[in-house]
Amino acid sequence: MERTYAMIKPDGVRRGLTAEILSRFIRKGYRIVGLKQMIIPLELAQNHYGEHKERPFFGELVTFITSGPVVAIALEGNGTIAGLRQMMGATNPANAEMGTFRGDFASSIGENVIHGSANADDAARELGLFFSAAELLE
Ligand code: D4T
Repeated sequence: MERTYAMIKPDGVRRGLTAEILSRFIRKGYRIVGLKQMIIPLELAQNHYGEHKERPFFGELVTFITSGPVVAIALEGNGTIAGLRQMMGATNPANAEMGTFRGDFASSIGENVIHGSANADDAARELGLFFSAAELLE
């Protein structure tokens, strides 16, 4: 069993994709062990995207991710870290396979519907940033 962090970005929430995305996780057999809708405080957004702080798109990234509610999701199941990345598709929706969230629902690299932890270290770090222990199911 493995846990990972997924987040429906503000464009995904605005466009009414929350139920569709949660439904795909459930149909895939993943267990939702944490779930909340929130507006990300600026400091948390800067921390979450800390690895990108020297990149030219950092400011836009933070502005976008704090521009409206996101849905923070803790997923549990077999191979959820790699499985979530597969379900998301490539970062640039132009390269994302149909059948993935980004392939089906996104058309811009800046607004690409969903975030998912890249690896086990990021999953642990991001779950800790967005959820307290009390907010996660056993
Ligand atoms: P996230 O982190 O949102 O799950 O996306 P990825 O893991 O697939 O991609 P990433 O970390 O390389 O990029 C983080 C975030 O920055 C946006 N972005 C990225 C952007 O606006 N312009 C760019 O050139 C790149 C590379 C999209 C996702």
